[in-house]
Amino acid sequence: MAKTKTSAGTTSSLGPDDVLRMYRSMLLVRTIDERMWVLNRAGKAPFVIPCRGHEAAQVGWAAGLRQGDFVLPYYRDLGVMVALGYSAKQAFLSLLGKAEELTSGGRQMPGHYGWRERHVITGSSPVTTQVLHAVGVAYASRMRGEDTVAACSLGEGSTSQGDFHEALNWASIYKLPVLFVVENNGYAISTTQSREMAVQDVAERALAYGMPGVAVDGTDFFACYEATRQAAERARRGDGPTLLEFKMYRLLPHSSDDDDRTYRSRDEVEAWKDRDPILRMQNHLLEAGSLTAEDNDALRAEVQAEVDEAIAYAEAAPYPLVEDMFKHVYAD
Ligand SMILES: Cc1ncc(C[n+]2csc(CCOP(=O)(O)OP(=O)(O)O)c2C)c(N)n1
Ligand SMILES: [Mg+2]
Repeated sequence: MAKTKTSAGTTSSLGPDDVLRMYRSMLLVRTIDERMWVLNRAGKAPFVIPCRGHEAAQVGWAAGLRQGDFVLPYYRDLGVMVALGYSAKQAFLSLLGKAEELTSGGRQMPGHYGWRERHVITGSSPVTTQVLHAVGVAYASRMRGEDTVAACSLGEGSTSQGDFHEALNWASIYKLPVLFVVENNGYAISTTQSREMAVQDVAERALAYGMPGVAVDGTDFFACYEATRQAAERARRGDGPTLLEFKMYRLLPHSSDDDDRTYRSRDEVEAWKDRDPILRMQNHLLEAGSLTAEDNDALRAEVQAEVDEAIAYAEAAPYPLVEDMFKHVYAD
């Protein structure tokens, strides 16, 4: 297979077509995210959790897994879902709470992802619960003799919950095939990392549990992909879990109900736009000659059209029926 150069100048194990496919996924995530925010501000979507700034890490870590692996994402992980094949149509059906929506038939809040066919385990609203679930899923895979990995994700603030520490401890004792993926954007809503923990890198916390902790530039797609792929290989070999920390910045407020002007300066937000993961990937591909400016414009137009169509479809789609309110909740 042809090899491609990464932005760090090393060789990626991904071929050129794969890289372009990943870039397209990142563009799709960004475009969905932008339009969701507009729908919220227009009064059409009640609640949005943006992922702008997290795209390289999310698409990168999901792509570093194998089909059949279990995925336990958190609410900000639209990019993970899109990398697994979740469509723009599904994203807007979920946002607008429509019946055809895949994760819960339109009854769950947006961002509570679940997808049986792709082994995405439904999460709940209390942060960090999915981390313990991932350990249980990995333990079950081990008992069944399968070689699947369970990858869960969470924000850095959530690593200060007790569940995180219990999960890492247990997974490491039993050398379970788990990836703990931390998307470190420096904030837990308005709380800065220095008030969440007394360490610089979340990855340092791995030492206490006897597993590797890897801190990665979360705005660099290739770095995120390779780190995940290597950790997944290690887990599949039976060498146990890894703590991956992807450092990036949330370019938008925590949610559509948050006003980030109350706790961070506009200069800080602007400064991080220089490391916008989409622009980094785009510029790398243009400079490496893997993408021409014309092809890039065409790709962006294609993605916009896909999102326009998805929104029109989701807006016209029916809401769930009142009679279906308890479906999949209680036994019939
Ligand atoms: C157990 C629990 N405590 C508090 C909350 C409220 N809450 C929702 S998201 C969030 C911030 C989490 O920050 P972080 O883990 O860094 O993830 P980020 O949102 O920054 O991606 C908080 C406090 C919750 N959902 N569950
Ligand atoms: Mg955070």
